[in-house]
Amino acid sequence: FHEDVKARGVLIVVEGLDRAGKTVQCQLLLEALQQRGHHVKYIKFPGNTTMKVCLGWVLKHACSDRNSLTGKIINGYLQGQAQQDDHSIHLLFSANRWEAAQRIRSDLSNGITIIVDRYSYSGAVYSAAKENPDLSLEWAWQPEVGLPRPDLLLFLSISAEETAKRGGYGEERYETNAMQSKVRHLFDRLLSMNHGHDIHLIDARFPVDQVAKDILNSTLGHLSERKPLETFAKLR
Ligand code: NYM
Repeated sequence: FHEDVKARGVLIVVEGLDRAGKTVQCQLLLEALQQRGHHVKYIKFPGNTTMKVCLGWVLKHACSDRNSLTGKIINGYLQGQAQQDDHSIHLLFSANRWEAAQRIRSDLSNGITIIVDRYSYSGAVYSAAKENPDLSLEWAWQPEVGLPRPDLLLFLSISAEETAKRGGYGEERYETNAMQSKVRHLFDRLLSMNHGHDIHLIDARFPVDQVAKDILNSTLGHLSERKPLETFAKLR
């Protein structure tokens, strides 16, 4: 009697600017996959930050460690309550992912699909957007090398001008038009450099339901992934 080799879960990352609709779309995708009988989890990075949308839902589903030490420091920084050197806070954001890496690996190998709301891509571009001469995109990517690489990256594509029209920027330090347009530009640069990734650009200007449909269509083809989990490499 041979037991079938258990298929691993799929690592799905949703990325995009602030106000692009990531958290709502993660919620809709999670529900759609669960309805199809998949075992799915949602996590968000950074963990332990103040949620602006879907608060109740995120609190119920987020399984990143909300009491992690890095999460608390990051939260204070984002809310402007504490200053941090650009490099130092960058490495804390990365550490926040490394804290979760082992858990991600073990969940995937137990057949659980994971939907990740922001990941290393946000990590690199938000820090590089500060235009600190000693903090290039390449420098910012380096601490991500070795983290689990997603099987599928869904990038919610929308311009900074359009997200600004949606309103609702909060008190967070990165939520300014100038910052968001630099971030958008850097996302484009980073995605074009990451060869070998399965990247789906999703037009996030459409109504929520349409975007959700596009995301689900992009995802369904990936749910029988059986190749080994890969890790991030250096930028080329
Ligand atoms: N952010 C997020 C970073 O600067 N570096 C990172 O590694 C990650 C994951 O945190 N404006 C920024 C982007 C967001 C902010 O995220 C808070 P959210 O998804 O708005 O809670």
